[in-house]
Amino acid sequence: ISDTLRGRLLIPEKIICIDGIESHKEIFVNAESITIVACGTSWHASLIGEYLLEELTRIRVEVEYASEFRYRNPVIGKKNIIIVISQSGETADTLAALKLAKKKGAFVFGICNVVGSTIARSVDAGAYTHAGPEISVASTKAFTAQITVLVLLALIIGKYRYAIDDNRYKFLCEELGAIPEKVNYVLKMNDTIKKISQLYHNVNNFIYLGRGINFPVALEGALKLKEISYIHAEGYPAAEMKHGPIALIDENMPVVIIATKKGCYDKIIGNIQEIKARKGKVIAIVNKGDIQVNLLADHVIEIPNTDEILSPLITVIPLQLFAYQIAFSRGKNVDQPRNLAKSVTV
Ligand code: F1P
Repeated sequence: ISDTLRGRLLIPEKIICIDGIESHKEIFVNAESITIVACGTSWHASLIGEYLLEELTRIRVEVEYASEFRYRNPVIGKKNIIIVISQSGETADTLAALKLAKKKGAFVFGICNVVGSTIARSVDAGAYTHAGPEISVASTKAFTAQITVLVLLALIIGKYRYAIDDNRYKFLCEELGAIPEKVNYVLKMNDTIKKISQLYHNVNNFIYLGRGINFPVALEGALKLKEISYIHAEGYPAAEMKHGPIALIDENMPVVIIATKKGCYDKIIGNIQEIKARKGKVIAIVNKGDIQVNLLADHVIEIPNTDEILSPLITVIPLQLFAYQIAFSRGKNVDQPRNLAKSVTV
């Protein structure tokens, strides 16, 4: 695997520090709600943040597109925390949402990659992800870095609020420490993923499915494919398939499904059976040693196991590699996709 590819996908090498948490402890302890606001890939990381923060802190969390939030009159004030997430730290919609939140008196926490960026300078506290410098427009390692910050944030606030017991806290910290090694393992699956991608690079449509905390990962997998290979792809919560998308499934529709052991595994098996009954092709992300999905799916990509709440850090890697390999075999420029800018400042 080339260093460039490794550089694009690895979680960041620098240590992530979360500034301003201790000095704003009371705000986090007493918060009535958290609203996470972002665009694009950062919005998908925000959805993962919703699962993480609600689970570990028991604070109500909602997620909004910055491009909508900025034009609304949201009900927020001093007791609400707004988290803004932006890789570039310059996205105009996210900056406008931040300004609106501040005007309404909310406490704003930022998660940015670019040190000294406008958003980073405008927030009350925040964390840098240090996932750069970026050479490619499509966000990949910034995504895993954003999730890492959200995990740390959820663990710290959860502890402040006594919402997480000591054993679970310790266990998750240890699991988090093991993630880089597991990411490296998945990166070594590159050849397997390349072979699968070569069978599908002429396809025009894809569906991505996931459940629970891996539903936003399905959205992100679909977005990566759209952004760099220009193939139409839609992500759905797997349980929503029966409410509409199932009509699309036939022998020409490949479905990428996150089918790791935790998180409604039996229901996922049911979803795969429904797809196979309609002759759809299934590419499944499974845990090492999986038997049931292996018997049903057309292709499996085996990844290491971890706690469900940390699993997006691992499940997204094969989807990023898959999009990369498909785009590459279609002869697309994976670093500079057409019509996309690194910072959307208008
Ligand atoms: C948001 C974003 C990226 C996307 C592209 C356009 O940017 O939608 O997710 O990959 O670069 O902008 P940011 O606010 O996270 O910098």
